[in-house]
Amino acid sequence: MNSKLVNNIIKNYESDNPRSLDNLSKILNFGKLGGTGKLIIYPVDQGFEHGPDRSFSGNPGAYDPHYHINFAIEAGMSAFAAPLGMIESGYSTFAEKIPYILKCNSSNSLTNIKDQALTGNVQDAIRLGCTGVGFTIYPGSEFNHKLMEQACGLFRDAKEAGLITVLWSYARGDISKKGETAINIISYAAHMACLCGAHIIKVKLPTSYLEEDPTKDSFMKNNIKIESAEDRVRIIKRSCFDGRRIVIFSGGEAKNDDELLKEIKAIKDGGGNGSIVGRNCFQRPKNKALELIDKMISIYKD
Ligand code: FBP
Repeated sequence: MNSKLVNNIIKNYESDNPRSLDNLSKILNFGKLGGTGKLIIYPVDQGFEHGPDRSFSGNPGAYDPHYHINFAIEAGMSAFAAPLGMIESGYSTFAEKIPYILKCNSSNSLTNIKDQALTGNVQDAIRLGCTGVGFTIYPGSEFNHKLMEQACGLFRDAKEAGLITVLWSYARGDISKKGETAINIISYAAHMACLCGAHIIKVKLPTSYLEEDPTKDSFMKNNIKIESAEDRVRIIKRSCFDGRRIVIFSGGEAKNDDELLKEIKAIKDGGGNGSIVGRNCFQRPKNKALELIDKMISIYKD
């Protein structure tokens, strides 16, 4: 039975079949944030995106996929998101112990190409008992149209199969480094993710920087408030169909607890739906990471 908070979210997804809606409820009712309308997803695709040693050598237990699935369960996460091989490697040990999101494309840092390889599909997600599929688009990259087309194709199959869809929308390419997290750029990237039909949109927490871009003027002319992180979260939620879509924010590189918790407070106060946090967990000793997640959960529950 859904709480009122969960029902208020689910009713915004007007075209989904009952199986997709059940899977959305499953994530929103799972883990320590179940029923609150907030969620924390634990993503572990950094071995692909940044390499295993850069990701895990500071905490060698993290080379084992079971470490991560077990951590997600113990921490009370809402879902675990990873590429094919990682989900396969814990399949029989952890079947149905947590909702899985199969990350269906991945980039790697051995190339500067702002593109991602297809590494999974809806058949894989069904075979592995996943609740949903995940995908990354890079708005601004020379491959952005292809990535968006692939995302929409994957989401079409996923929705037909009753799965939910999570879109990582990371602007990069024809954008300055500072611009990748500029409020006007993230707002645009988040909105396009909604238009691609994602149930859950994942973006980086924006800064108050405004990238030189035709969208900058509207921020100036309309005096859009972007000073605080909380204001900026509100702007992103507004760009996501005026709050009708679930928006979660990434943790980014490992930082100290206070810094991260300040961001979590801003996400909560700005009306964001939660977080997707990887490096800030597995690049800490397990007990410290569990404590950190507990603190994040308390803020979201407050
Ligand atoms: P983190 O919490 O580790 O930032 O994970 C979120 C995430 O989106 C991962 O899924 C992905 O591997 C990583 O960030 C990509 O980060 P970037 O594009 O900045 O290298």
